Amino acid sequence: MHLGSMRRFGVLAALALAGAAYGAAAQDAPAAPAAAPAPAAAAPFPRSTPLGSGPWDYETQAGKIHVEVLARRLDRPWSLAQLPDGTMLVTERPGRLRAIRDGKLDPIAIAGLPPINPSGIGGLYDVVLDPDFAANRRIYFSYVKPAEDNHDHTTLAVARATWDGGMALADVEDIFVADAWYGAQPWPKRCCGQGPATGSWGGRILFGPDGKLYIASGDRNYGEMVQDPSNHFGKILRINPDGSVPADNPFVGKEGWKPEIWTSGHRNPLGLVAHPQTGELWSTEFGPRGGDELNRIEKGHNYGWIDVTQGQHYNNDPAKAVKGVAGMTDPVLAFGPPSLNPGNIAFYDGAAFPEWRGDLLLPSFTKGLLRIEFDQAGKPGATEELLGDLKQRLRDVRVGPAGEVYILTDETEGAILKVTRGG
Ligand SMILES: [Ca+2]
Repeated sequence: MHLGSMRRFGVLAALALAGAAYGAAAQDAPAAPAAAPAPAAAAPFPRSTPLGSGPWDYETQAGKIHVEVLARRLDRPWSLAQLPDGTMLVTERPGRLRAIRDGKLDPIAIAGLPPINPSGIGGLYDVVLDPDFAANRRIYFSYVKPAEDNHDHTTLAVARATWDGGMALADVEDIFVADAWYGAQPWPKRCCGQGPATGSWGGRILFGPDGKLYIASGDRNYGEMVQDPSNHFGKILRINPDGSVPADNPFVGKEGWKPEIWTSGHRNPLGLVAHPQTGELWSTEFGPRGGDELNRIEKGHNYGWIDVTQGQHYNNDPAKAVKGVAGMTDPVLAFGPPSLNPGNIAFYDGAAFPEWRGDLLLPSFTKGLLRIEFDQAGKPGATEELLGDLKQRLRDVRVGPAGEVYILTDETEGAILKVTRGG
């Protein structure tokens, strides 16, 4: 461990002592190195406060909204999948898969997950249903996979399984293991004050309208690897549901390129959705300090990291470029500093809030839920901030069948909030 890392871990340890929730937050964005200490008031995230019992009612631009707690005492819930019969599957990042049936959280986790390394902000991430789930009961999930002989040596993996609705998964098998193994000592010397190998994973997965599975793979705080197309660090990948490579991927057959690459140049993409009308893919991404991004994901594009960012490197090294670089795609929106820390996103298309149709719902760690208006041409406009007073780190958002909205709080005492129209 070199001196910079020791200083950083020292800072993290001190923050962990100050409060568990705060310590977890600090791992998402490492504190500034000792050479440029950040004042206490400029901590990377505001401390979360315990979630009250609710419900809460708010006056918003779309009228009254009603917010209640659907489930609580979830440990850092990360993703939510809605089954055709109303059952929900929820991942808890430390490595549990939970079911909510008839609105009640089963106290017993579903068995059958593979070994998962939850160090830092690793663990179990996304869960999605097969497009033909009603017929085949197949699910897919992403997680941090440890090497058998060294559990610190890890990579992002995607597995599939069948679930009959009971207490265990069956037919569990990896369909994709990223060629991004990292974390075993000795650690390489890295630039820019980057954080530990247990962060910046990405981890979102999505079935696109084309029936292909998209995987958001983060840079692991090893950004030097991202502009190298012969690995899976910092890429959005596209595979068939059986793990094979689609023949129409942009770099199939290109010397030196991983054939799964759909786009490159990503740091920590934590949101990935298909627009319900246009079918376009959109992604949110954590920058370093500031430089959080909303990106329109286009086949074969390069989104710039680690060379192009509107954020600030943690050691205050200047970015090589900020925007407008030939061959690199700039974000549609960039946020911060201070960091917004965007979670997963949803373009609202439900019935409950017709005023929100076409708008982007963007949960954040620092400003609650943002509703960003989009016009017919797909251009973002005004933003309304919702639920900020709850002071929760919001990770994921989903629109339910009646247009109700579910929001996951990424807390050690995490919860699922349900938003409906107020009376
Ligand atoms: Ca970028």
